[in-house]
Amino acid sequence: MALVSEFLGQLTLSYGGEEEPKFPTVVPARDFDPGRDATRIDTAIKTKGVDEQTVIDILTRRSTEQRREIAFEYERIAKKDLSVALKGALSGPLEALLLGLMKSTAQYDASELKASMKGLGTDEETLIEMVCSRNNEELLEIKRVYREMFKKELDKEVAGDTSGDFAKLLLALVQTKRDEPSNVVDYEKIDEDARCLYEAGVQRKGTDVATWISIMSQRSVPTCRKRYKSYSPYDMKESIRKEVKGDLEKSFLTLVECFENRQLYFANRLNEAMKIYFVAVECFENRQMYFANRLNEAMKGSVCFLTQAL
Ligand SMILES: [Ca+2]
Repeated sequence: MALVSEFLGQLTLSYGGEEEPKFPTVVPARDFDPGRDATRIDTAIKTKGVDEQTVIDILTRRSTEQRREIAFEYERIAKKDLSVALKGALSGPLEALLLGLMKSTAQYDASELKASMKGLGTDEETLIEMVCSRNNEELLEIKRVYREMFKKELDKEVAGDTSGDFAKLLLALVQTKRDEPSNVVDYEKIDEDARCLYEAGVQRKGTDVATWISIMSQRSVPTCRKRYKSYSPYDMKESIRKEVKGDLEKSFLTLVECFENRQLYFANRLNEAMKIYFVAVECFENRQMYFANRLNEAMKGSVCFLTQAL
C-alpha cells in the first residue's frame, strides 16, 4: 500500500490538510533534461529488483509532453521502447498506472475502447463512458488515433460489437455530427428540441427513440434541458429512467450528466474507480490477508446469526 500512496501523493490528488491549490498542480518540471531522466530510468530498470521509486519519482513529476521527450531519449539510449521496458520491469497496479501515464489522452481512450470490445462480449460500461462523455473534438482525435494504432475504423468496430438502439446512439455520437457551440442562441430551436423530446417520450405511449437519439447526438450541448421542464412534469434524467432501460438508459443518463457538469461526472467516476482500485490493491498486495479479513467478516456474520438462532 505504501507504494500506491506514494504514487497518489505525488500526483497531488490528496493535499494532506493543506488548502486546496487554485492552480494546476501537474505542471512541467523545471530544469528538465530528458536525456538525464532517460538514463536514470534505464539504470533504475536494470537495477536488481528494479528501483521502482526512481521510476515513480521521475514519471509522475513530468508533464505529458515531457514524458514523451523522455520516451524518445530512452529509445535512443536503450534501443528499446520505454513502454515495453516498463511492462517488462513492473507488474500489477503500478505497471498499469505507469503505462497509462505514458499514453496521450487520445491513445489512452483508444486503447480503452479497443479493450472494451476485445474478444467475445463487450464491456458496455467502458464503451458508454468513453463515447458519451467525450466531446466532438475529442472523439475526432480518438478516431484518428484509433485508426493509427489498430488500422481499423472505430465506428465499424462499435457497430460490429453492439446492437439495436444502443448501437444507433453510439454510432450517431461517434459520427460527431453535433452542432458546434455558437455565440448566437437560437431560442426557437431550443424550444422546439425540448418540445420534441417531451412528445417523443413522456407524452406518448412507448418511446420514439429515434427522435431522442437524433436530438441528443446532434444538438449543441442541450441548453434545452431547462426548457424541457416547462413541457414535462419530469426532468430529463427522470424521463430517461421512465422511458428506456439498460445500456440505452445508461448512455442517455451519461450524456445528460456530462452536459450538466462534466467535471462532476468524472469526479464521481474517479471516486467509484478508487473504491474498486483499493480493493484490488489490497487483494494484490496480500491475498492471504485479504481473504482472511473477508472470512473473518463472514464468520462474524454467521456467529451473529447463530447467536440469534439460539
Ligand atoms: Ca412514453
